[in-house]
Amino acid sequence: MATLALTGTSVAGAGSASADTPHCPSGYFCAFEHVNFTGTGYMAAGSDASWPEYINRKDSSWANAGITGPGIPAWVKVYPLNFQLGASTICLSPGREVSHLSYANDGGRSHGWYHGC
Ligand SMILES: [Ca+2]
Repeated sequence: MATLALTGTSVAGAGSASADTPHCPSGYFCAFEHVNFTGTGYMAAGSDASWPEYINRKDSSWANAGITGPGIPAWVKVYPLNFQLGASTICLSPGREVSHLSYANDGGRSHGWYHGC
């Protein structure tokens, strides 16, 4: 009996591409409480104007597994204030992971998806 194996990869539109990063599933931005993608993890497919308490100003490593394609905002910027305000602490291109960054450490409160850094 033939069965179709579903890998969990979402079906995206023509011309788009998505890829898991080692620490984040396809289509998501992920942030972690500690460096090297450890501690409590946070993940979001969309933007978030106010991070939950468990990651708010606790982010110490980041991964962007956003979907790329024409017209799709695939870059993630993290901000030190709610509602994507202030100068972004870190900007991740699609597919990029950052295991630590002293400037951005424990500095995020919100993030959004954009067409570039
Ligand atoms: Ca931290």
